[in-house]
Amino acid sequence: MLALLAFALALPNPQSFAAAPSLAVSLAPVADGFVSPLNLVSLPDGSGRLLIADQPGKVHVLNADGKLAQRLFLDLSDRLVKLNQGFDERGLLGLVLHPQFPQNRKLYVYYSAPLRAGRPTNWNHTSTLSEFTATPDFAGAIAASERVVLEIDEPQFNHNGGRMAFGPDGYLYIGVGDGGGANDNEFGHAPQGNGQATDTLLGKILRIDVDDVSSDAAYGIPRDNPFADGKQGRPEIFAYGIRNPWGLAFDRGGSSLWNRIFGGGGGDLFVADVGQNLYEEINIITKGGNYGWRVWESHIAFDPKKPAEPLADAPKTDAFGKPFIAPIAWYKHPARNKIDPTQVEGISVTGGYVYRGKAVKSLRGKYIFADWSRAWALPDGVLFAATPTSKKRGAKWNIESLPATTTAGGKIGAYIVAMGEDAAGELYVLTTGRNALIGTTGKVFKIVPTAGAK
Ligand SMILES: [Ca+2]
Repeated sequence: MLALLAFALALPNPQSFAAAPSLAVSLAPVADGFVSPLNLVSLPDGSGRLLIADQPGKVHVLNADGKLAQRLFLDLSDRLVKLNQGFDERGLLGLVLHPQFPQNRKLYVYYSAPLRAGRPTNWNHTSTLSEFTATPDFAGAIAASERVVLEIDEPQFNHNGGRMAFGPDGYLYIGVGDGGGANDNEFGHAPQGNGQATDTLLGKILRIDVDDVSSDAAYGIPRDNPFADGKQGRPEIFAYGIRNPWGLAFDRGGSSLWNRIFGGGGGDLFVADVGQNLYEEINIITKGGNYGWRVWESHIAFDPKKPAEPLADAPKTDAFGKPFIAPIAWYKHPARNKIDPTQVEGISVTGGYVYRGKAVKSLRGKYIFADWSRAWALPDGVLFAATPTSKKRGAKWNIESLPATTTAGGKIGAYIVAMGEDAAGELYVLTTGRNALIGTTGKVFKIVPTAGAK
């Protein structure tokens, strides 16, 4: 064992051995003409096709030849709540394929439906997680095949979450926002905030078994969920203390010799949580973990009555006596009217993926993500790369800028609304030119090496 270790340590680490590689990347245009593309997934049917889902409800097919198919894969437009022409956080928010999709043809969408009957009339809409089945030739999803799996009523229009991923355990993980408004402190929010209230699904990471239809329920509860017996919280909850999770992905793990010897970190669940007034955060989510909101914003004490003035001291433990878990990485909002492009700053995190692809060697093992825009009214999204400071679980990750431009002015020049990952682990940047659900400025770019670099 010692000999093996010495051998391994003598190996050059491909991430640091290259001569001071720049982290700069290029963005290759892949598709355009969307409103606000939020999801990109590979169709694992051997066709090389990608699904690109637009926020207003249309799921497009990008063929292997780089052209968008005429026929939509799925159109949920008429099942959505009426969306704003201006800024809106509702719509078709999540799309994932079942791990056995080639065999069972099942996919799952998370969208904002009109408010269910019998709910308080001042509430806003009902988040709906539904299963669809694709046609046997995988040409599209069968519109009539919808099976509603889970519905969550939303008091306000914002903070909906809806990002999803199947875990290595085969269960479906779902990020759910705190219900919206601001400070987790408006109508429809628990006295202690929805993030801390374990009797609501709002403000949580959920884990369910979509394959378990043995009971009357539309899904099963994994036996080791923290509140599986329902006595101290909703059984669907996997983790709590979440505000507005916009980005939820498992590290697929590396296959290099380095990773095989040292474990590689595969399987960790990364959730980006959009902050309130001061900080944006990245978390590695563990079962039963309390990620702080709204007692904490990121790593500091939060006061819902004075959200811009952090309290000097925060409780260290929650109502169950469990310690709050700080993010692995955070970055701050810019000082008012003082955006510093040399700083890692932003106002709304767009979660991404641990890069395990082949095309850009300098990014391997880093968590690649974005900020929506450094300014609300101007399209000024930025890309970041985070690197673990050690292999220890819970170790902090350092964030640095990941220079990439789509404009002659040297900026992205768009709002980065989402990131995507294809079957090969290559990453995509999904943008829109407007902070409104109008127009056709939505674009998809692939992250590729800069000319002359790797
Ligand atoms: Ca947190």
